[in-house]
Amino acid sequence: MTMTTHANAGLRPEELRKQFPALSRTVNGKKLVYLDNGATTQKPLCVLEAMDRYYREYNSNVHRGIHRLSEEATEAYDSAHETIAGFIGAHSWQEVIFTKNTTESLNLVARSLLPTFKKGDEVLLTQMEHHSNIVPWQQLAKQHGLVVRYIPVTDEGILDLLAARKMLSAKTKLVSLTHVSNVLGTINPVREVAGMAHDHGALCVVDAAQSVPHMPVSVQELGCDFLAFSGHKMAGPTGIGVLWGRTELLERMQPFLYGGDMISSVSFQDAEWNELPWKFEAGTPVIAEGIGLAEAARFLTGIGMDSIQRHEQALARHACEALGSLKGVRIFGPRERAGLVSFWADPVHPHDLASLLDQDGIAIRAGHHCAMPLVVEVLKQPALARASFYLYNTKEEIDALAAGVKKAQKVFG
Ligand code: C6P
Repeated sequence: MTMTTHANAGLRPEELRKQFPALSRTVNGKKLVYLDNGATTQKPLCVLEAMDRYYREYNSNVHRGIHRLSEEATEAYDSAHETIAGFIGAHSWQEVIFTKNTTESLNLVARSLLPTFKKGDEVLLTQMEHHSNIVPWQQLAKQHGLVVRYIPVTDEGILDLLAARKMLSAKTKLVSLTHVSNVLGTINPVREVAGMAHDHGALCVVDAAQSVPHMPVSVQELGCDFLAFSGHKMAGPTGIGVLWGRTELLERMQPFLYGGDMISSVSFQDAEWNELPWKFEAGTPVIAEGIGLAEAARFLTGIGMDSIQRHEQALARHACEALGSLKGVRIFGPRERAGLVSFWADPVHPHDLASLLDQDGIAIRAGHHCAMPLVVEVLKQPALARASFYLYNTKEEIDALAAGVKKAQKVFG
């Protein structure tokens, strides 16, 4: 199988944009300014082409057919696991499980670890979690008598680690936290939290949906036990997510879904499980999506995750200055942040703001960002506007956003 490689060309957003066809379109007669990358990112040509090539040239099921096309598809799909393992610094490709998205990866961990929990055990989350890292644990807690507790967020928008230390005890079985908040942009000290969890004999799960696409991430350096993220937020396709887990834990866990490919043998009475990672990939897997995701990882690696992070953080600083200089704009989250900015622009409701900006071709997100407990109960806001950046965004686009916000304030003022 031939793989496309990408030379490290540094980060030149104007050049990179040419590789993303969607960015050249217009919206309402205006040049598209796409600032909703936290929700999903645009896809480069190399990813579109890799998936297209699979469907056109070697479309076939994997791990089944003893024929050329199936062998080619199997090789491409299996080696996609290897590429992703390298991308996140995993020891082995067998620790990389392809799921549907971050949400499914977190549900997989919660469901498959359940038999190791007993009534009264505690799961420690944080107040800045996305619903996908709250609801699965809440439901297990309700059904099986577990207790869910939340590490508080300070006024500055960072985790209160002193409080976290006090909340950890022998009862804590698991700590699950987001690496980067999709609302505040906070970069959490995962290594420290994982260390605290391990000191109490608890496991540490990381929701990396907003970190893996935007910064160098190594599971070894983070010292966590599980890590979840989505392909569509990192220039890859929708329909694929990743769960990384430590081999010894994955081997002890129950499968999440049952059926074909995840077994090594089946009788009318019972079944035995396949080796990792197939034990957790039941049925025909996400073949084209896996191939597309591996291509996205190579594309990002070619640009350099360090450069991507630096670029996005510079954009976030610029956005904080540009928006912060407008009267009536309140920005949420810490000074030191990842590449996203949530804000409220008086007197415009975020939904009205998003609609007005859309008229000028500017795409942002408005609402509770699937983090209702944080937005409504902690920040005490009905909704927030959010601009989130990626490697192809420019300072000029942020200036256009600030001008659009000012215009909207005038319309409603
Ligand atoms: N946040 C946003 O606009 P899925 O939908 O499974 O690919 O990703 C879920 C998810 C989990 N954790 C975090 C921190 C996230 O930001 C997201 C997705 C999007 O903020 C859509 S709600």
